[in-house]
Amino acid sequence: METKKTNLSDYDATKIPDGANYRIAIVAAEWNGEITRAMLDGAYKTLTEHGVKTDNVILQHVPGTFELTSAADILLTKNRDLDAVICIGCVIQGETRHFDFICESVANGLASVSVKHSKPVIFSVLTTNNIEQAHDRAGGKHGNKGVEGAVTALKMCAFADKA
Ligand code: DLZ
Repeated sequence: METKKTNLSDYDATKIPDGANYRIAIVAAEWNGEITRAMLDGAYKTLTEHGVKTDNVILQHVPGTFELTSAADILLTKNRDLDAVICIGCVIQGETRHFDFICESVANGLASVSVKHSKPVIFSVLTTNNIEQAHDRAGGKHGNKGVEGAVTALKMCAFADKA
């Protein structure tokens, strides 16, 4: 999502849809918790700054990024009034192929859940080579991908309203 040309963390606040009528869940993985906590805080702050009522932000945690897919599906199945789910995780490249399996699974999984429910399911998952790159994207020099996830969620909720 972040490129040299587009870093949504530097967004124009006047162009973000008002969130007063939306109910949005944020699910964060506990793995690499320092990173996912910073992203969750950024997402929560952004949603509430743009009008989402605090009662309408549902915060949940799952053990790891792999679990984000089932969590999003469960939340959307059991809470029909949810407008979107923001999924926050951080997968750091290790010595085994675990990284590849988790990243591929969660990217495909979240896309499938989104289409299944016709609701925005936001992929706020960092996939980095090391912890420094993750810090850079969780409130560091490359912005906060949790903030970007919240902006994307609001834009997609407004898109769904107008469709
Ligand atoms: C097992 C595992 C590994 C090796 N690395 C990460 C990671 O970098 N980030 C993350 O969020 N989760 C990791 N996990 C845990 C998996 O996501 C998952 O929780 C377990 O495989 C159990 O399903």
